[in-house]
Amino acid sequence: MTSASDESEVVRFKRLAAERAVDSIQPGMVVGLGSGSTAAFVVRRLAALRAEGRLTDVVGVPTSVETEVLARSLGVPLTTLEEHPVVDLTIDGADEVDPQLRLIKGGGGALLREKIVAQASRREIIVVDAGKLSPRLGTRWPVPVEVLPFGWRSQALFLEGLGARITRREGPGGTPYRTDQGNLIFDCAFGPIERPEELAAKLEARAGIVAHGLFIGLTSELVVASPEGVEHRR
Ligand code: ABF
Repeated sequence: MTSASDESEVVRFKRLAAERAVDSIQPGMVVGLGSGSTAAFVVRRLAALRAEGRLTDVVGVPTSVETEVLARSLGVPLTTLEEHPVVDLTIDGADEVDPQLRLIKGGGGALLREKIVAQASRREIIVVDAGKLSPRLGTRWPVPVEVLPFGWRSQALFLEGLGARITRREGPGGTPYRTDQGNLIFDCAFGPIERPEELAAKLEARAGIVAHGLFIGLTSELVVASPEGVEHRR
């Protein structure tokens, strides 16, 4: 177990942002559980509150197998979008956030399920440390693009044609990384992206591209933690 003293500053900010967002969870809610190290603090906080007898009727919809495994190991009850097609509130992390709350997500590979759950959610709170804030998307992080294995070389050419420097994500032992759906990911470095909406539309129009990491118009709130404190922007 991690004690406060051996947490790095960044990890502490992730934890503080996650814990502030958990304050927004009400009894009885269906809650989308994001993926990544920041969102994992949400699951841990929920488990700690349950141990105190609070929020015991909250159920979670995990956005990845990894989050599902963590939640189960901590005894956080889970449900599915089949049982609860509308999610009250989702709390998830991000890789890059611009001033209009547009995001790059998917560094952890769970972009498709994260987007499905985000689109099924009444509210989406993004939790980050201040290092994720960016004046323009693409400055800090490539855009992950999930593609079907069928025809992947054609998708690689298409993505390069859009101006990206692409890297096929590697998994263990140098094998191609596979998403929870068994697909491939290309990390696409576009550099600072002037019009994310236009890029998103081009990616969405391409058969074989299953998901991309541009999240636009899906975030209602941001909780950001920095040395100055924790701020909840609505
Ligand atoms: C998920 O985890 C992803 O969308 C994002 O790529 C990543 C953020 O990771 P971390 O919270 O570990 O920095 O939210």
